[in-house]
Amino acid sequence: MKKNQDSGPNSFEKSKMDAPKEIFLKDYKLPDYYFDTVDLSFSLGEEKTIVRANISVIPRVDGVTCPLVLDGVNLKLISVKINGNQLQEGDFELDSRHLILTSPPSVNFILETVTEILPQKNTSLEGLYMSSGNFCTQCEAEGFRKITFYQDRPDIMAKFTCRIEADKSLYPVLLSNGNLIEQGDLEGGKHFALWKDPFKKPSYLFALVAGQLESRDDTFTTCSGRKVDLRIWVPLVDLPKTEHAMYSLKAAMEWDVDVFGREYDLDVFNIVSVPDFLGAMENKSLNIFSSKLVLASPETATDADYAAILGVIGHEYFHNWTGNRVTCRDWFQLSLKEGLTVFRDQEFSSDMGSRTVKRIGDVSRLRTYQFSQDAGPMAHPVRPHSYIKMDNFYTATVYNKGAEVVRMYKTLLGSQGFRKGMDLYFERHDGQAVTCEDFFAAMRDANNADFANFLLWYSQAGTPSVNVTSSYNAEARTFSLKFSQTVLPTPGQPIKEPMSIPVAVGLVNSSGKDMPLSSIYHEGKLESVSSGGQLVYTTVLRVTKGEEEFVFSDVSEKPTPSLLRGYSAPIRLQSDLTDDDLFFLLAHDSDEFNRWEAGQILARKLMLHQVVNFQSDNPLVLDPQFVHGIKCIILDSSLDKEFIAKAITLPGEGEIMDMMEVADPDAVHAVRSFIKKQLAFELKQEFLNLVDENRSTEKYEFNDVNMARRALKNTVLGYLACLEDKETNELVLNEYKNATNMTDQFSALAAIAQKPGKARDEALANFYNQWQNDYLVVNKWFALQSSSDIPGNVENVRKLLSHQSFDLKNPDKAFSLIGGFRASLVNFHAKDGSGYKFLGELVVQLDKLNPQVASGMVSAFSRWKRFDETRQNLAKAQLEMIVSTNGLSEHVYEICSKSLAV
Ligand code: B3K
Ligand code: ZN
Repeated sequence: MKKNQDSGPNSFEKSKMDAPKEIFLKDYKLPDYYFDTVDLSFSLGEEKTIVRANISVIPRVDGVTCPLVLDGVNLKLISVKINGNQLQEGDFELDSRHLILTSPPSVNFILETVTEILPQKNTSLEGLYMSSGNFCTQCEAEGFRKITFYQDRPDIMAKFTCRIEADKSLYPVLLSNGNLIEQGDLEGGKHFALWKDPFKKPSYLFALVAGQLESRDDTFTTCSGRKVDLRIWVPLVDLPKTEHAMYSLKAAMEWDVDVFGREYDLDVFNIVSVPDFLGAMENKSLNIFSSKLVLASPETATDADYAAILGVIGHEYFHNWTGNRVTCRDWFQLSLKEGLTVFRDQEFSSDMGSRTVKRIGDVSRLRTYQFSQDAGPMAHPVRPHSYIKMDNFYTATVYNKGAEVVRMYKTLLGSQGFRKGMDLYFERHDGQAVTCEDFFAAMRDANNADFANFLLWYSQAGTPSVNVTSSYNAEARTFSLKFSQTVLPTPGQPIKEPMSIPVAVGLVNSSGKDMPLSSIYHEGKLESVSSGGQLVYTTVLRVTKGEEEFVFSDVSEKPTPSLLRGYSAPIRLQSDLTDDDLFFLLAHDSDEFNRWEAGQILARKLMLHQVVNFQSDNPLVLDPQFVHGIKCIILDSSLDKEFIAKAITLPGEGEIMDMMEVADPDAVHAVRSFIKKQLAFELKQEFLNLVDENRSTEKYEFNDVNMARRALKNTVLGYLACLEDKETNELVLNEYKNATNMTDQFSALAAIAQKPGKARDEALANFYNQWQNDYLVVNKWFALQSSSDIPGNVENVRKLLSHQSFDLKNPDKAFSLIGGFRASLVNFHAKDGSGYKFLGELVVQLDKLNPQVASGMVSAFSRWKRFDETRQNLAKAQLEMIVSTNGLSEHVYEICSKSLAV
């Protein structure tokens, strides 16, 4: 069963397609050859591009001859020379993925290749391709092999130069990594630029951009006084929308010095924004982003867009140290750079805004995307053991669970200990390609720490379930917490070991105050909690065994335990806390994260209970105590408004479905809608007041206070729009009409769009008319419609596929319309199979254009076994249809075949 669409049409000899090959971590071998310098020369053309590579090669073991295997996909080899001598057929082998030099010299030599590529025909957005008339590259993970023959693996680190030659009027700007060494005009209306990167780097960090771009310029002076030129390159028309990106970049540069002592290391830092790009990329000194992650103005971007830009610009910038200066030995180690860099961007955003709100958002994301991955057929450890296509492993597990793993080091070591570990990591490994063990060892050695079985977090897949029971002994004044943990089997890992879990705990007294903690009995030893005479209110228990008890001493009254404060480990926690305990913590816990968490646990219980009612045809009811709890939260003026917005938002439908034996999207949707509407009905006056109090027509500002105000007002508006009365309908419509920024306008539109009817149709038409020339806003309009829960929405989405503003080739548009559709669980999982059929057809179409986008979509089918038999059969049929499609990519094949194998 062959699934490779990468076969090179222009190879010397076109070989047969190979079967999908699984690559294993255990098979890692050191390369036989290293590359020292790499001089590239690009002649960019309208039909074809010629790439010359001049590489100095060093055998790992001098004097030993073995074949040099170069990766190459969709390349036409024009010539290959060693030390200036042209190789003849017989000196090398060429297949659809490799150029193999059978017996190269056993001492240092120069390899020169000339290849021809066709960027204009490349729709995969990997390698060198065109986006809106500009040349652009994306090389991570294995895209460099679509540019030239190379040992395309991250442990090959070399110093690059890059000469670019192109038509001057079509491509006035020529960019690559490092410093601009030389530029000038050439005959025939052409010009050139020569770039030199003084730092050695793996090929995945190579970048080239050529096109008609203008820059917003600024400078940043580093802590040692060097002036760095900052440039953000966009089409001229978009220049006014780059102010926030520049602000974000400068803030990130400053923060990395303040918090990690990391200074920027070159004299120039370029950012390019292009419309056709998958996310963003940290290429050395030439970061490339999808436009939606750079461009923002108050009228066209929401608070969420502004926050995403801040986070992603920060993320890519932070990679300069965590990823570029210290990189990965092999792709299995991806979390070494991604988990760490996500952790760093989370901390950056927390420091720039509200820490609790950021944490709530990050934990919600983890639960929605990572927990479900961990519970399905694609479950894999933070460091996967094998892959068919590495691109399929840029996952919530590697990124977000990986970030939680880094966060646990910090929780265990404290801020200073963590910083010491980071410093040692950079000191030991600057300029190297390393492994997750190297990171672990730096943390351990810098702190003389005993980490017990912590490394299991990298190798064991699945979300640990931890159960806690508590008991108070009034006579002995002790309070006991008993922990038991399990990790369910995941594909390939039937038996699991107990994990090392840091559980941050506080004890809350009857008046809602934290109690000082004195000492804990654990495994026959009494350990003091307080340090240096300071009172301690939160301590971190290290749970490392299947079953374990911790007993707090000197506890003066029966406390309510606040468990897993700040969400100190990526686990599912069950406890014996009663509803009254949870309402108490919701009202009083000093740990704001746990206040939110208490509300969410209550809401989840309540929703599950009503799901049972719905399934048994009993009437749905809303517990008055819950309404009261929500009312107290919205009236608590001491709370951050964005926190209130989060605290009154019900858990998502997916989260509830995950807690069910058999997921029932219709029941969950009905229950969530009922509770929303009922809360709106019972708290209508309070909600109306909140809209009034938090409305503002002042100039848009991206800051905490204003974002929090907008978040609260717009969350409440979403509630009010569920009601049927004229007053609220008019209110929501007026909010839409009077909005002066996209955050307010789009929230009001989303509120109106919840209910089918004339008001919805008119508002959607009005919005499109206003913004039809701004494709980023139009993408929001697509996503809003496709993710709608209105009954039978699949037909509307089908119609939108042929809308004049839609283009399947652009990943952001595809994710808005097709990806957005998956967000409506009731429509995607419609019992007639219409949602599955729609997605199945689109995956097949998309796969021919861009396998990475297609495999991102197909994962929505992965957990088909969670549903009833009818849905199972319908989803399975789509997976089978996709997997039997001729010419299917390895990307989609890997996800489908693993999903079917369960
Ligand atoms: N390192 C890139 C990811 C590239 C994904 C390629 N399929 C962006 C990031 O995580 O920073
Ligand atoms: Zn990253």
